[in-house]
Amino acid sequence: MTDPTRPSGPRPLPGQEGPPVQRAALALVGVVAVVAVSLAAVLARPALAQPTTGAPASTSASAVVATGHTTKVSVTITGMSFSPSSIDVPAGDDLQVTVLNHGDQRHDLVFANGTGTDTIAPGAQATVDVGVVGADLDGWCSLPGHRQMGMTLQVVAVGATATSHDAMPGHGAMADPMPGATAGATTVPTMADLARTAVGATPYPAALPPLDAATEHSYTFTVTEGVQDVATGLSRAVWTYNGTSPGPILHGRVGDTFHITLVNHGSMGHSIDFHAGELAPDVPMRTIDPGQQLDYTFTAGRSGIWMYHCSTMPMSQHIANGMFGAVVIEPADLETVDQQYVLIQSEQYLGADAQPADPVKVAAGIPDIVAFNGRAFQYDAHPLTAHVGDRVRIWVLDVGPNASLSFHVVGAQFDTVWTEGAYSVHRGAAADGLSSGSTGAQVLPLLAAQGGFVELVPTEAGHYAFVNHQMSLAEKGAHGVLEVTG
Ligand SMILES: [Cu+2]
Repeated sequence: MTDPTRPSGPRPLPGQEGPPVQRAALALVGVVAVVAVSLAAVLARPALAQPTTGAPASTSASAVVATGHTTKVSVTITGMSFSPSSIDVPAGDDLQVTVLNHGDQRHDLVFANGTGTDTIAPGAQATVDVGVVGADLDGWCSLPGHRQMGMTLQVVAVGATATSHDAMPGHGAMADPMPGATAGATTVPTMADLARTAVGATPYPAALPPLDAATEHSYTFTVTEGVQDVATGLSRAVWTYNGTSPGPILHGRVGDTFHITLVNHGSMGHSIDFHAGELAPDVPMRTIDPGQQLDYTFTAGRSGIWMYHCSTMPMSQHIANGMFGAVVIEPADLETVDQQYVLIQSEQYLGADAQPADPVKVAAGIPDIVAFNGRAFQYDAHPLTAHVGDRVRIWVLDVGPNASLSFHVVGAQFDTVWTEGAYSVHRGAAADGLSSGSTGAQVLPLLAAQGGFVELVPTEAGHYAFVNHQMSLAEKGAHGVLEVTG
């Protein structure tokens, strides 16, 4: 088993570790290199700046006389909460908290005075010596997004003086500088800065991997956590399947079976949910601990461009940090075309440098960056290509976690639009059977987790921008260029 803290370079491509029936997936070769993932920066405790082991600190202990007595409390984690969520401690007592993790993923408990447990595996427990309690004290789980999901714990110092700093009414999580919380980036990069960074980055390969004759496909999806450069002097944590965000694009036909081995080389619990299959989620979509793996087999019964994503709570955080991808299952008798591309829109909510997404920004739903295939403006720097007269099919998926997509190509009209199981326009004819004459569409509208494809035939050479026509989102990076030559 590879030690996740000692990365050894690019991860195996999907299919490389599977049996011979797998697709060679040569088109994925470039995928490994595209996101500048520095695997050396595995973030075991990404949101916690202070060490939490070692000598306990006191909580305004100078304000009270130590009693020499120790209060011992057990706290149980279920779901995304601590029970009890409030602990009364006589002021001056030493406090020891034993945390029993009855949840389905790793958690910890840290306090505002810098003490805390290491991460605790499901079914395990840990004890933290909080020190002498002289004032009220906030505690929380420091895993990304967990505090905002409700994993908070309040220590109440009974008998503490009312003038104590930490005991002032209203002086709690909202007013504190929130040590251990993920601070937002102080400066959101400009369009120019994002575009400049995209020039120096290797683009995610947008070409749809070719279809082959196999009906059984085997892939290994290895989860790792790393860092991606975003702009000058700013990077973000990315959590990935096989080292890139998006993860690998899979391609098959209706009736194909996919055998996925999910391996968790991250520092926290992760999972995967393939929308392309129908099955009871309980077992295959379960969260697995670091070092564990699971088998997930599904048969693609229906055509579409289907999202896959990590479904470990909070899902908004795991998706915003990069854990998503697409499975393209072609409709029967889909016409061949000259070019096929895949564009996956996602949002980024920047935390502090090299940190995961800021959970407060994620909850507010206003992204700092919106990207096609994981990096803002990358196809402005490295355009997609076609020739005059080519029929170009663009598969589009919106993985969110929140925003919608009004997909438009400047200068083009779509003579074919297929979304969520149906054509609305097919080769210039309306699919409703009522509209007569030639028609078409200007956008493919998608809510989070919806997908489809459009086709266009550029008649002149030039630079056709493709955008999210919700223009504020295009200006945050959901923008690229199709370069058409004669
Ligand atoms: Cu995850």
